[in-house]
Amino acid sequence: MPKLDFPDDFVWGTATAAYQVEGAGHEGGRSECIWDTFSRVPGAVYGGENGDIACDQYHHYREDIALMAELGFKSYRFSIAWPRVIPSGTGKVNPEGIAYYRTLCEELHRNGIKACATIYHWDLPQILQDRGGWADRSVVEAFTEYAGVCFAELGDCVDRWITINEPFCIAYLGYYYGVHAPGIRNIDQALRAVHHVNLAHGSAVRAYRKTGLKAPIGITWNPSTPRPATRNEADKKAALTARALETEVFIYPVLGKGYPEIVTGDLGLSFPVQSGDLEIIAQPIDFIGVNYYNESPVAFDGKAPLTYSSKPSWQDTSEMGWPTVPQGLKRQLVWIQEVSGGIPMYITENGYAGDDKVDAEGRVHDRERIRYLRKHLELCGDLIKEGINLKGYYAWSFADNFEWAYGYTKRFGIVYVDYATQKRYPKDSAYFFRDVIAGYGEW
Ligand code: IFM
Repeated sequence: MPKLDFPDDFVWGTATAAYQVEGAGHEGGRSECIWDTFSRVPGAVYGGENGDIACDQYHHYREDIALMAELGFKSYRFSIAWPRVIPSGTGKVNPEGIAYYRTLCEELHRNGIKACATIYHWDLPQILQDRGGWADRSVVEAFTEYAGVCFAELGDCVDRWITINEPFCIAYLGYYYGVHAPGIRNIDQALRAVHHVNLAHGSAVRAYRKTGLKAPIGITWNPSTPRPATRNEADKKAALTARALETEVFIYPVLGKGYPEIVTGDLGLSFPVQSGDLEIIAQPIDFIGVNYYNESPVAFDGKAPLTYSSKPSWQDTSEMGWPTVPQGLKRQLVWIQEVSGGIPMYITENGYAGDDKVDAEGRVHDRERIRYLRKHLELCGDLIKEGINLKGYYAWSFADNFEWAYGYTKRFGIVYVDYATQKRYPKDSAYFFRDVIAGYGEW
């Protein structure tokens, strides 16, 4: 039985996010977002780089979409920039912003590609951060309004909606570890952000159902279901604590299970839940998006503030220093299927940062990325045969782009971008996808 053998209706896609690829930071009526501000903080982003130009997809989308079509991708996951659509966070809608995404969707459709839109991928308008951002409850109403505008203005051309990308990163990297915008290090604010992100998601889904639109709507998580470093009971408990704090606090409320007892009881942490919130969060969703890259073992650590820490891995690592652990993806999908009762899943991101170079012939021989992708795709094929309800896979990323605090130093694309000229060079991994999608992945 060939390993890379997928059902005919399996969705093959590739993904990006607005701040990472669009550029045109000061065009089309776009206002500043928290990453514009954060990248000006000395030392926050490598080399003080920002998304002002990125890979300039705002002007190169036609060429990018033509290449996606040539490679055989059937769905493009992009994100809508809130500061482009409602520059003042709430209130007046910017027609130029809407027009850009409408044209993008039309171009996708002309090329036989479905439009999968993420409503929020981290570019909060700065004006809303000035009011407290995700730590302040007012963001929920603002997000619901913004999502409502997206549904009303783009509902006829978006084929799949993702409310929010990676709530973990928004709440913890942004408000606890302080390595992402807005760069806050405060557990109380982080827990408030957790709850408001969950509530914003539920509130947007509730609003969506009232529109009568039929495209599926879901959320994308980057779950962490780490293995314990040893068989000691303390390490096993540590792994469960990590899963509860990093993953269950997002997944459980959406699935109607409330906040996990390990977090609210054992760790004694609390969320600003008001009456009716949990019902709003628990709106039925049509699918679950899973972003997976790596996994590290977790052990009990009495000195760590949250009682656990990650331990070194032995596996090969990418340029991010992330170990390649395909089995971690299996752990996640099996666990999610179990807790969700089989809601369809899509891998909405999976990919590898490599040390890519363009050779004299204009080729990029990214063998390590292909090795990584092949291992994960083989596992996906096996899992589907074992009954895991996995419906699609989006490669992260279509093109090299702004990798947040790492600036442009990390290349995740299956297409190389020469940032000086904006010339695109499909890497060997792009042709690997072309073959896998065409059903020739074994060749
Ligand atoms: O680039 C990011 C993306 O924005 C969210 N998921 C992880 C990717 C790689 O770090």
